[in-house]
Amino acid sequence: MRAGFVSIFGKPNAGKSTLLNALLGEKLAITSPKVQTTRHRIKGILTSPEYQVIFSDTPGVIQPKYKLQEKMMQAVRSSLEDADLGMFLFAADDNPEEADAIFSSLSLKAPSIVVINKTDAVKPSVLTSVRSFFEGKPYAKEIVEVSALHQHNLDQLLNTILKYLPEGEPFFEGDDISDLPTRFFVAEMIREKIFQLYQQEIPYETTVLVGAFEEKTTLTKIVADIIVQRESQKAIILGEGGKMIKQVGSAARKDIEAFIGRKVFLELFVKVRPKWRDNELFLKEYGYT
Ligand SMILES: Nc1nc2c(ncn2[C@@H]2O[C@H](COP(=O)(O)OP(=O)(O)OP(=O)(O)O)[C@@H](O)[C@H]2O)c(=O)[nH]1
Ligand SMILES: [Mg+2]
Repeated sequence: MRAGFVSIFGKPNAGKSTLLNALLGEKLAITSPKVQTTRHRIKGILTSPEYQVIFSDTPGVIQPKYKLQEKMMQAVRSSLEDADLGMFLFAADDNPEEADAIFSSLSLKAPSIVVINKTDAVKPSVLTSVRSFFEGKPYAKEIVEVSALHQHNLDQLLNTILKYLPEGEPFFEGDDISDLPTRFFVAEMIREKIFQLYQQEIPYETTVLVGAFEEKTTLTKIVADIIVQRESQKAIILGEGGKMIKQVGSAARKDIEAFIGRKVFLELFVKVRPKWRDNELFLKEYGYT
């Protein structure tokens, strides 16, 4: 039996969360075309009779400008510390020099491999030059090319990962898929809709806090607060006559129903908390520890 921790690192938008979901065959981590979608370390557990891999999705590596971003980079550091293997994810259509600077700066102690993602998005000649750029880099024990979106070459990636896993007993029960509570995933599914439906600073100045979570006989009743920084943002979240928040609610409800396998009644409120992203107490209350 092999068991160990494998962390996914990379720039924002490299496809880390898409890859986590593809490897698990389940949508655990939210994704969006916008950068800095992920704010937490999200563990996803893949168990078979021969192995248990505890994957960690992490926020994209950035220079933090406010406290929330500092917390995000703490999530990256915690994933660096206990990794048995690092997966340095690079989007094939991105700038390899910039990624190289980030991968080198992480000073991961465990071995690591470079995973070139989004192979579907570039010409073969680009792939060849990207691969030769990373060949021989000290952090590139191996180089694997995948498309997380099209679930291409994931078997080869998994086989490569397994070579680096230590022998040992599983850390989690066989049917556990994550160590995070359902509430966390519910809040994330609502946050994903905000990333998908609103533009500019709105997704970045917003978070979601799940309050009441009651399992009734025929459905689950969930109440959640959408937290924004300014009064004007509250109006944008609501939209004319509440049109926008209705869209958020109905899209999120569908995802939550699929996730928990029950009918859901979802009630959303919008609250203004000035500068919550720089306030330790608010950050703690909203789960950024
Ligand atoms: N064409 C293509 N797009 C992809 C692939 N993998 C991910 N994407 C897209 O890239 C965008 C970013 O994906 P995410 O998985 O959210 O990226 P991330 O690295 O988790 O981003 P952060 O959480 O912001 O750090 C989304 O629009 C994905 O659909 C891929 O293999 N090919
Ligand atoms: Mg992500």
